[in-house]
Amino acid sequence: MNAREISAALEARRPAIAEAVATRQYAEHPELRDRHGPIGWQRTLEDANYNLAFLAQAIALENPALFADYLGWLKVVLLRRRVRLQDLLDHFAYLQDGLRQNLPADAAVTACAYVAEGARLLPAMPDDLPAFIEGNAPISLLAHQYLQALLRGERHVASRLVLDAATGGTPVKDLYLGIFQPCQREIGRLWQTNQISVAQEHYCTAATQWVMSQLYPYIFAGDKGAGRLVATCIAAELHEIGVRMVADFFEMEGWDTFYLGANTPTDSVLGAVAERRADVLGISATITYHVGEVERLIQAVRAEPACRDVLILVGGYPFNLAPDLWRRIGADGWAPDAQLAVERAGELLAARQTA
Ligand code: B12
Repeated sequence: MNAREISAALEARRPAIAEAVATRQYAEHPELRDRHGPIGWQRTLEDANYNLAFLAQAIALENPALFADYLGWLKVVLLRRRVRLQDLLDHFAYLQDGLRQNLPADAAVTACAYVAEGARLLPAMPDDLPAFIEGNAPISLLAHQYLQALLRGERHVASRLVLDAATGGTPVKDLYLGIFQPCQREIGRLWQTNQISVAQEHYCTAATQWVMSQLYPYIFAGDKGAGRLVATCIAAELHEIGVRMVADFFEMEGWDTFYLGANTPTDSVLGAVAERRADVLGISATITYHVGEVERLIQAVRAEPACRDVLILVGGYPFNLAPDLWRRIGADGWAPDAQLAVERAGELLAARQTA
């Protein structure tokens, strides 16, 4: 079986393996019921499903580092929520047994190798994360104040800090990459390390989207002759701020942009690319197991005659983690942030015009 077939076989057996793992973990460790309460088994089942989804994607992409990165993330999440490292190691031992019992022998060998390598690395992985806002540069101090205001629930104060900086001459791009981006990542770190609630994360994110909108008089001001962009998240992907920033940077550089936001169905993306006669399609994914969906969207765009000429850029967390991934899934390019995305698009268009 090749990597994609192994991944598909694993996906097909995912619910059965997840259930077997959760049931075994609770049968062999009844004390987990006391520690995590009646919801514990259900959470373990959800976690097992999630772990297998990441595993299947890493196998399809033949990239063990993607799975190891996920385990590093999971370790921090769970250790901060009263799960012990040993519980996690037991879980991955049961997972390997589940894979052996449910997959053809050669597929199980490959899948178990990913899990075993991850479990080997797990104990040495950090159990905390460094902060995303650091240093004494004026923009970092402003980012710190902005975040503190949001965490106090004072979005009007946060908004005023940013709008005053904009009227005082701080470029909007600096506000985006120096305040919104690190603050969003720091909010993620605070949630991951169990220091803030989901409600606080939602509040901060919604407030930042509101503040970004207030900067639009600065963004939609200039001429639009540089090119046409359609920017979107793939279906099921809810993280939309990154690709919104990308669209706004293109807009600031004189592009005509059409931003579709989160969770856009494939047919709608194809329609938008054709109707807008887009030069560039920007596709974003944050969750690593959505990379397969990005690949399917790229294949659909390539197969649609009305979209034949569009250049495809991809970006988001998994692409930042594995900078060669874009090539493997058939994109034309990739960029790690909004500024470099505009520059890359410009290079690709220029190369096409001279070709
Ligand atoms: C806000 C948020 C959410 C919100 C999103 C709301 C919204 N309207 O966008 C909600 C609550 C929906 C959410 C849900 C989930 N989230 Co969330 N979320 C975040 C958070 C805190 C901020 C995201 C963000 O705005 N980042 C800031 C932007 C600016 O950064 P960026 O996306 O990387 O974008 C830049 C570049 O990557 C690049 N780029 C991005 N797209 C593109 C596209 C192109 C074409 C190019 C060229 C470049 C490019 O340019 C951008 C600008 O410079 C992150 C933390 C983080 N580290 O990002 C977690 C985070 C991404 N979420 C996480 C998780 C686990 C989830 C959930 C699975 C939680 C759950 N159990 O339900 C779900 C999954 C939902 C889904 N199906 O998509 C984890 C992911 C961990 C991992 N290893 O995969 C993170 C990292 C949190 C954490 N630290 O644990 N989340």
